Amino acid sequence: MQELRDTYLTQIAAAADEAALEAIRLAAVGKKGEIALKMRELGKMTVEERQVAGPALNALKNEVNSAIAAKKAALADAALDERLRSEWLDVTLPARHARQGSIHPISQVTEEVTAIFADMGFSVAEGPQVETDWYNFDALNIPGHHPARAEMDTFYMARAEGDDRPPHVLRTHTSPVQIRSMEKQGAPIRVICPGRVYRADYDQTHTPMFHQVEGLAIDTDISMANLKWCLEEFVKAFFEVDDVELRFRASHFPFTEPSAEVDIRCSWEGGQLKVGEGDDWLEILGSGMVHPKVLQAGGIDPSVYQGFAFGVGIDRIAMLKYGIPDLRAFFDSDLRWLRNYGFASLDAPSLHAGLSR
Ligand code: 2NL
Repeated sequence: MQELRDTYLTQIAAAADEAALEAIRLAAVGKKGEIALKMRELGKMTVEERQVAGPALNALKNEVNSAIAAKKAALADAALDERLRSEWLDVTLPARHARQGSIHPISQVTEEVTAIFADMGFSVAEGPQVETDWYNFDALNIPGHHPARAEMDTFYMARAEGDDRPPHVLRTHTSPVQIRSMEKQGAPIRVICPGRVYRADYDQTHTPMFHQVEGLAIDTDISMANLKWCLEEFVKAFFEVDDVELRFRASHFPFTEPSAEVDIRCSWEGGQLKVGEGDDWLEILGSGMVHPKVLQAGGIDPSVYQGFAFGVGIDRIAMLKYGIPDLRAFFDSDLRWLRNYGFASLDAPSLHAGLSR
């Protein structure tokens, strides 16, 4: 009996899991277990023997059962301890930052400018970035010998020997899109042409690829007064000011006559641009009345129609509006630094985030 007890208690203590415990339970105290078999033998015993063996077997059965229950609880505790150790979670760790995309500042400003002119009845047109020299130069009253061709630092497309197609260039302005619009649509016309343009130039204020918006309005009764009003509305809406003073300075472009460069009144307090107040003038665009030869090139009769045109550098007005010092920063791969300049569209990735409409 003592031997039996020792065997089972040793086995129970050594059991590795619940399955092993159950096997021991069946072998010891199950219906066909060793203790049950021994109990069946009580009937063959004398009364005296039975009075000793009976209670002893019962006690042994109880002891084995409670040892199994205790071991079971101990195994469960150990399993829980192991889970607590291995599945430990630090809920005080900072959350992982979710990265957000956003509209590029150039796209944002292009959208702002086109939306302002769309409100004044201009439609938007786009065209090829690789142009014939006719659309880029000749149609704009810039003939082959004209110094502007050289000044514009044009990228010419390579031509194979014997290829006699007309020379192609990377467009140096978006004016060719306006010539194409005149041809396609005729007059009257109000169109705005945003897009990429190219000039072989690279320093703090010039990149070989940059962005321009040109505008064109042609009708039977268009004057410089209309030009001035349109540009005033544009400057007020773009720089989000109630009033602004414009200064037209006589200038020269081959495609306009007369031509004017347009300055806006501003101040630079502590390097901070304020539009509409102060004693400084800031040049923001070039403009003029469309040259009769340019109307003719676009298939429009200059004895019936006149029009105004203007060109704005998107990158430049984006830098002015958002206080970005170096143009080249636009074309780095990582724009997160722009947050330092309070560029709102980086925080709110919506196409219309910056628009006050
Ligand atoms: C500038 C000057 C300008 C134009 C662009 C234009 C287009 C046609 C006909 C006549 Cl189709 N003119 N465009 C006119 C004046 C100035 O741009 O300094 N832009 C940044």
